[in-house]
Amino acid sequence: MRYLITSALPYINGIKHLGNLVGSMLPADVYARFLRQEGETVLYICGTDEHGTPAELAALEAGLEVADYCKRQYDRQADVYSRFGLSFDYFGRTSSPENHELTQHFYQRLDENGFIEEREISQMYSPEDGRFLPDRYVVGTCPKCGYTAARGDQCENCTSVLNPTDLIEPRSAVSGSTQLEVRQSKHLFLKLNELSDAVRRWVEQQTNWPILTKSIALKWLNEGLQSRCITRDLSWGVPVPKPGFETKVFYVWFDAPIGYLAASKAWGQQADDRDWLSWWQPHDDVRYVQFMAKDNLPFHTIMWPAMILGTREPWKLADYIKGFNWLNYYGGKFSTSSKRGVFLDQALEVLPADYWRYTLMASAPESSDSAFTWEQLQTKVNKDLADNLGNFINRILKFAASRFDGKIPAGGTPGAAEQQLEATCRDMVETLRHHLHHMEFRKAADTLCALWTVGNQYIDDRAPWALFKQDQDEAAVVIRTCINLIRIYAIVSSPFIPFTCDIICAALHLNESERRSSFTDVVNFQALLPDRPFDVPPPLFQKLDDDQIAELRSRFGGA
Ligand code: B3M
Ligand code: ZN
Repeated sequence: MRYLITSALPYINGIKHLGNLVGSMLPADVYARFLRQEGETVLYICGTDEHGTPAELAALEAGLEVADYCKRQYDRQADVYSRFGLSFDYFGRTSSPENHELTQHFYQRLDENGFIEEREISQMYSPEDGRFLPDRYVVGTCPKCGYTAARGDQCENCTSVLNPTDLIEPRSAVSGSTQLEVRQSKHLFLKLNELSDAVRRWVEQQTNWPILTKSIALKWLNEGLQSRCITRDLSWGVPVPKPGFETKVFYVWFDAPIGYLAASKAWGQQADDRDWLSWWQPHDDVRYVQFMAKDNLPFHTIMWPAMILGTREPWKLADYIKGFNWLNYYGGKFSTSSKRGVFLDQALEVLPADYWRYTLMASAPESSDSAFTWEQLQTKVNKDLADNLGNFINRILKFAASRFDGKIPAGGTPGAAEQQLEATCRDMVETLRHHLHHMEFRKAADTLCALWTVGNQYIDDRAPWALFKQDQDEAAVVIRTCINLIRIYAIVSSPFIPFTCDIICAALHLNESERRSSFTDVVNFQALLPDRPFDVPPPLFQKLDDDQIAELRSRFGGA
């Protein structure tokens, strides 16, 4: 089996927040790192979603050409993700030539197979701006709730999905002009209704999907699928290869999922020995897992599979879709548009990536919405990371360095306590492996933390510092056991806290091949033998005190 992993493509308009990270990219990265550690072949793909009106409007606000704006934002996002340790095999862009080409190909296949229809529809036109105003280019009063800053595609206040022509007192988001008129414009529609049975058959075959994913898919299917407009009167996007459509582009949600293929293709083009298409078709030996937040589930369970099925080409459909609920922030939502919560660049200014990675995964919104609070971050960092893991490693290695000359001590014979420890570790690592395989991230994080506790219990029990004064050989057994346990920690914790694990591995002088152990083989207390040198790393985690937490809370508006 090979594993193809994608995270929903983050939208280009600005740095994402912690909620975006925990709902798609971070769990996908933990999963990808775990599988690579298991020795599996993995292709982990992501990229920026760059078309659509929000990008154009953000560029306008920034005073930049859209293409320049997107390039700049792409670089910023790629940089922040690499600093979070997200190990994409390729981080692409939906504005790439590969995506243009594949999007037009998809359209052509869908058209040949009779799934595209042309319709004339009413669109807002602004004579003052000299252009049509699709989606968010129009703002006005929501007809459902009266909110006065509702956008043409959706009301942020009551979440109703809208058409620009639904708005009361509409005005242009570009110029503010209220002299808008309704003009007729030709558009292309994807006949989702005709693909509904094929999508339903596919959804019903999925017996192992999470409840959240399947229930959202079935809800949409049961409500009945309508034809969906896949073109827009815009210039930024993938051109529509059809006479009479020269001034239009495809709708952002049409080309965005094709971005997964396009990024894979771009990855393939980086080296001769990479056959990107073998990941997508034919693909019997590929298991494809998608990660996303719940608002993206309808597109990935209905629209994108409908597009694939409609091409009648053997593109790979998802085998498993891991959907996430919302991560809340002090009783409200993280929100990009209202700048509420913690954005990823700010997050790294205040704490290292691993603090975030572990804390977020330990409270991932898997079975319901969950909350991020600074207080809970403090507990996770201080108790789990600093006390449980970091302190254990530093105490052991410091003691070993001073009493045993910076080398793993020889002497003594492991006894019942060591056998017990080994059996416990074997069980727990197997549990951890199971949870990671099933993408149960909270359970995995809890198990990992419990495994860190086992080391502390063992030294509480064996008290090597006292033992050293009575029986150096016995103390040597305990220290040797602990250093081997640290090796196990460094390997099995690496999907969650890769930066720290790199430091631990370097301290233990583990070379590449020694680091390559699978979870099934990792529990081996003879892996590091006597006389092997090691270093004492600096303290791995800094505790957060109450003042710091209060400061962070006030700085980031956690009321
Ligand atoms: N860009 C997610 C969003 O911005 C959207 C995902 C596309 S995945 C193909 O909410
Ligand atoms: Zn509303």
